[in-house]
Amino acid sequence: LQIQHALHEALKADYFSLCFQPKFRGDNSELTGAEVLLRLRHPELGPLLPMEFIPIAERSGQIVQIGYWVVRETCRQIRRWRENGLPAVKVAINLSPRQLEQSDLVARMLDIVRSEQVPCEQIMFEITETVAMQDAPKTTNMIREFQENNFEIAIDDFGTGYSSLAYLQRFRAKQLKIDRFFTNGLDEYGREGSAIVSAIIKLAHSLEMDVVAEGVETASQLEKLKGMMCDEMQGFLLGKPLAVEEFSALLHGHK
Ligand code: G
Ligand code: G
Ligand code: MN
Ligand code: NA
Repeated sequence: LQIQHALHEALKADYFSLCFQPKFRGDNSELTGAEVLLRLRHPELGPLLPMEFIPIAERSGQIVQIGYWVVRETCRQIRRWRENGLPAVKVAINLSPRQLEQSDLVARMLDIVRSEQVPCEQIMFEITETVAMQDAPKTTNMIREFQENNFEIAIDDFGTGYSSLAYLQRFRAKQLKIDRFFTNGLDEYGREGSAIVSAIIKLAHSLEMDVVAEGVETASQLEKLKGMMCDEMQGFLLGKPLAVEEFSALLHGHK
């Protein structure tokens, strides 16, 4: 209840902020964009981890309003980068189950993005595999509606849940994000670890999806992923979640 109250205050008082974790191309290491990660610093409770407050916001339903705040704030940041002549990179925003239950979700996102004058093409939404598969027919329609409006969709944390390959094909999502458990397995589980990642990448490519490896932490993982034609990389080796000033500096270096 304490955190629920803190979340209520946070929306009014601006205790939320955004972090940006950079993503890079596999073939030439070019910066492609970032995943947006929400941060909360409460004056009394101090900094709270998403792990601590997202599940509570999800249960209370506050995640819906918080989610709209995240999209609006992301758009405002994209506009500031544009005004400063920085490259128009893609930005990926996480969605949770409660948000996906909103029947007007896509319309509301469109309203926000348009009113902030940001092209939808610059925004991607991440839906975890587990959530996507819970009601796969509904997810299929939701993804279609997003993509018809030029938003892109990524299937997040792929490989740890149960997937219907028939639905994975029907989703026609733009990206598949390999869960960091498998990236870790490239070092940890040797030949078997590599076989699984290689199979996921081939599966995604055969379904015309790009692949992002999450949680890249070692040079050996990075080299193996490059050899497997993984399209994009994300992880502590290449870049931690950055405060906005730090990510802006990174964008400056990539002009
Ligand atoms: O930020 P961290 O790196 O600790 O993220 C932990 C979890 O919180 C991740 O699973 C991520 O998807 C989720 N998360 C982070 N930011 C947001 C957000 O803005 N909205 C939603 N719904 N989930 C988020
Ligand atoms: O579930 P989702 O993929 O949205 O989660 C993003 C989370 O992953 C964030 O909490 C972020 O801090 C974390 N993360 C990003 N890169 C790495 C990494 O290389 N290693 C580990 N252990 N966590 C990472
Ligand atoms: Mn994610
Ligand atoms: Na993930």
